[in-house]
Amino acid sequence: MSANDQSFVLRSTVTSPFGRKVRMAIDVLGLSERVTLHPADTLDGNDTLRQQNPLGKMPCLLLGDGTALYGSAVIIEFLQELAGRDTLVAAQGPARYAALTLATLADGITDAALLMVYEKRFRDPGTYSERWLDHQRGKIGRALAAFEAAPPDPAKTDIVAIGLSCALGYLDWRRPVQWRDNHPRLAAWLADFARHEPAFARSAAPTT
Ligand SMILES: N[C@@H](CCC(=O)N[C@@H](CS)C(=O)NCC(=O)O)C(=O)O
Repeated sequence: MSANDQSFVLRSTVTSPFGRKVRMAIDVLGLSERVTLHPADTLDGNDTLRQQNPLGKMPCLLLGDGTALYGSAVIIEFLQELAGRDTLVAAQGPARYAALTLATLADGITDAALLMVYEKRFRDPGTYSERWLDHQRGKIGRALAAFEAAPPDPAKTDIVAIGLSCALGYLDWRRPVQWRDNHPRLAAWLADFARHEPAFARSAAPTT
């Protein structure tokens, strides 16, 4: 069976910000009919996620032959090739590497935000490391400042916009830092992007 006939399983919760990146890409690329979401529990040692991805991280895309792909950027590249497009990441050239670098910057916001959330999830109250939390806050602050200085084009849905919107959506949801008041251009970018790209709202976690 060629990849063009295959259907896929995505291991992710609907609240995972990296999973949201992939769910948005699936929607944008018109692949929703071909991908089934199977929730994963990263804390459950018996969840097959740890066999599929030894890191025990989601999202993880399972191909028909059992092959597992992980890393949201890797999965998105696979999906856009499957869809026969290069709208999310240029196939080659300087634009490709510029976009992948900015996408890494956006993902770094999400990584740091997750580490702040995990600090409080895995440690007992009173034992949180303020030094560690500050270290992560610094990363988020510097990355947000870089995007505030040069927000992307809100009318363009690519791997940068997907990663950045999911990072900001996660900051809004978990609130490890307050970002809106001191990043007005970025807040405006998110509002404009959400108007331009309905997959952002469609990929939001249910509120109930
Ligand atoms: N670089 C990975 C990061 C994935 C990641 O950190 N996923 C989180 C959930 S949003 C996770 O699985 N955390 C569980 C853990 O770290 O054990 C990607 O882009 O997919």
